Amino acid sequence: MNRIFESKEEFKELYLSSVTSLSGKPFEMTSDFDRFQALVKLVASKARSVQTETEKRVHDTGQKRVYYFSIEFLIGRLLDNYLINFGVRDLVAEALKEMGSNLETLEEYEPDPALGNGGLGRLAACFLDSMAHEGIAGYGNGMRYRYGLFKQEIVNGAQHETTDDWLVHGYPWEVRRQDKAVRIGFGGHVVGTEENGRMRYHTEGTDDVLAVPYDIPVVGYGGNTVNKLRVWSAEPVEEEFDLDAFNAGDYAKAQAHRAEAEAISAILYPNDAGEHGRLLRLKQEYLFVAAGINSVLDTFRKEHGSDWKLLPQYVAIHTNDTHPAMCGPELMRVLVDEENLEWDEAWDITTKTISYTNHTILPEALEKWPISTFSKLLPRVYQIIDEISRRYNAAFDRSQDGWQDRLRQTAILWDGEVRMANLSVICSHSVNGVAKLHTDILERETLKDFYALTPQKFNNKTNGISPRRFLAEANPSYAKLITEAIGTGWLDDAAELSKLEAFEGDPAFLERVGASKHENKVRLANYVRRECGLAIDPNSIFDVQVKRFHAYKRQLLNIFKVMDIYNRRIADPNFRVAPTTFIFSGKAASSYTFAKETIRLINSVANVVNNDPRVNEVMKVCFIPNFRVSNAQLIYPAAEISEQISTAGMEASGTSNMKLMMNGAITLGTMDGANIEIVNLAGAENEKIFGLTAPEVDELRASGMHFAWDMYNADPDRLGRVIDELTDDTFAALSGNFESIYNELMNGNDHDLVMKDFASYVQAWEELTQGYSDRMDWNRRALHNTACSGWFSSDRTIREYRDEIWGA
Ligand code: H2P
Repeated sequence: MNRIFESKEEFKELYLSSVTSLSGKPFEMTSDFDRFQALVKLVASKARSVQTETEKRVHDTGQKRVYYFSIEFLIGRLLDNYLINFGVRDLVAEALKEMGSNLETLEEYEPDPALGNGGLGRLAACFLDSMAHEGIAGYGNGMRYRYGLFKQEIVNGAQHETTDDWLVHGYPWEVRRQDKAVRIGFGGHVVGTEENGRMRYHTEGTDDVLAVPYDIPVVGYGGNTVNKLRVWSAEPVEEEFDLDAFNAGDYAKAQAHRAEAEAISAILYPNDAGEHGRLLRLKQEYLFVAAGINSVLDTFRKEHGSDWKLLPQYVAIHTNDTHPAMCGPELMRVLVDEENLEWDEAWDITTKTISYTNHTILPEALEKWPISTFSKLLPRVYQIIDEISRRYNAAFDRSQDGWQDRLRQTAILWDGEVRMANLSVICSHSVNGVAKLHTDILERETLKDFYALTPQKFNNKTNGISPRRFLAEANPSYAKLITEAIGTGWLDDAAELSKLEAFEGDPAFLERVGASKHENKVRLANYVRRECGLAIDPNSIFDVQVKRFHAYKRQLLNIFKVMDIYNRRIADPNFRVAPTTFIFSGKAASSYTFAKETIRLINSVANVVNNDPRVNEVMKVCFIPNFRVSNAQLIYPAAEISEQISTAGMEASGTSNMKLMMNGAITLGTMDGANIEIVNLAGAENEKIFGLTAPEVDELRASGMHFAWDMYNADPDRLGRVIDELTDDTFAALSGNFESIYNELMNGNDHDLVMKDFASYVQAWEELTQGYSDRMDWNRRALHNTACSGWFSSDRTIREYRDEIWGA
């Protein structure tokens, strides 16, 4: 362990000087905010010294550099994490206490940057953590959004979005690197000139903006490697402040030029319902790709000059989903237009350097752009894509039956659109899915034509999570217990968690597992009281579903279960229910009506259930607003049931399933995504599986059978009742009833099979919760889940990427 402070005394001395020199006040007169800032500055400067050593090591040994391009990085708060990774958390906490401060209080001042949306962005952050832990020279490349995704408030039960001004107090971890800014051109027209018998192209008349990088240190556990995350901010190239307009009182016009440029990095996922939003999104994608490629090549040039054929040996560029799909054409553009390489050579280099991860099979998430928009905004990049496409089509093997269909399926340009997923596959030497089932589905269905052409490109990399972030940091009481039992080795190698199996028969230990869970439930209950003004009982079962809202994730199925249990309890006060708190959290995309209506339904049910004394002994419903990494870290450790109930075949992997498992929750889920791997590792008897399987879902959908009304009619007392309650006034008091959900189900024929899985789901829940009264056995299953969760460490995932994709 490379500790940044040898002793409390050393820390105190450095810290005191950091606080006073930053605030200009004697320590006693400084505020908690001053103290927080100074602490981060101190840790960040220590991190940067290690970064310098890392950089030297990478340079001297000629280590391959891996660049992870992602439009999202959901990094969460860093301070506590970095103190743990540098092995000084306890030392710092004690020293601060002796100085009359409190680490946890200071940590509350750190913003939680919402530079991401869900699993995809958090995965990218866990990967940075693991790359640094594994000693890989791995760098994140993304966007620095001025505002986070959005702040979610619940008003009359409904989601209300407000601006998340996360930078308002500044961000002490970042360093602005104006000297590394890159000029990015949009629009204009392509000009070709002949040079030594060969055409060379450049673009004239572009509208330029400046991409300015901000670097954030990434500290690996053990303290030996510090990498960096580089995020780009869009700004005007030159200040064109319109003084005349200003003096005439038109302040908006005076600043219009700046505002236009800054809009590109203002928010993540601008509402793409309209043309403006779509254009902005495309600009974002090009900006972080082009600026990123520029800085990758800059570093390469410094180390290896213009020996471009060495690029794949020293550099790997990984594209996280389709948002960075322009990496291929942009790299081609630089190599061909600027570095004057022949097309074939450039293409060979490009495809050996780039790799691609697919994260979803949802057709709406596989990006497509109208050629008209694309070619106007990025004329030269478009030409290159057109040329890649022309050569792909020309070289296509036409000797096999059905080649026309295969070519149509794999084409980059089709029907007036640029298909980014196909572009990503064609530009990459490796294509992976994120769980076994997902990769199978990619090979068999979504990308089956590519798989038939180039099976060697395809591979699976089941997702993972950081055990430092989601166990050590999020769950200190459990982490302490684990360390007492098996030592600290699990922080380095989470496979060591399997040593906990030896304690599964130890009643005293299981008692302590339960006590730690209880402590975490009390901690969450306190948070819920503060944030929602709701009292929840830490002695009830904490049943948790936390994730982005989406129809296929089926939060609707979960709340149907709650409605059903409520109805049955009201009808029959002797109906036995294990006392449970149903906890939900997550955001819905601002233009996604169905998801927002589901949130409103959950809150409307909560409003009724929580105020009904007839059921309050046994149930409460709790929607925790504004789900983000920081409150997720309070929720996972308190969970006892992990709801992973997506329609089978739809959830690529899921990662909250892994976080909850590691924290000792039992999975109540479908055979989907990584749930399947959870069951394989921990045994079906330690989880609770229900519902249709992926092949059954396929079959049912393919049959085109209409079943919604039959199901409704067949079960009037329970399912039928729940459906009726969408449109009567049972849950309508807060802000009306739920016609649109009703229509979606009954007239849309239950696309996500909520009604189909309802009965088996509620039954599974009842069976599972009946087991809660045997607390010893429950705790044993919880511990068993933790013991089997080590394989889901993102360290394991990253080692697989390193060995099988990046060759780093
Ligand atoms: C997505 C997938 C998840 C997957 C995650 C990371 C896009 O995340 O849907 O199944 O685990 O990527 O690979 P999410 O739905 O959480 O936004």
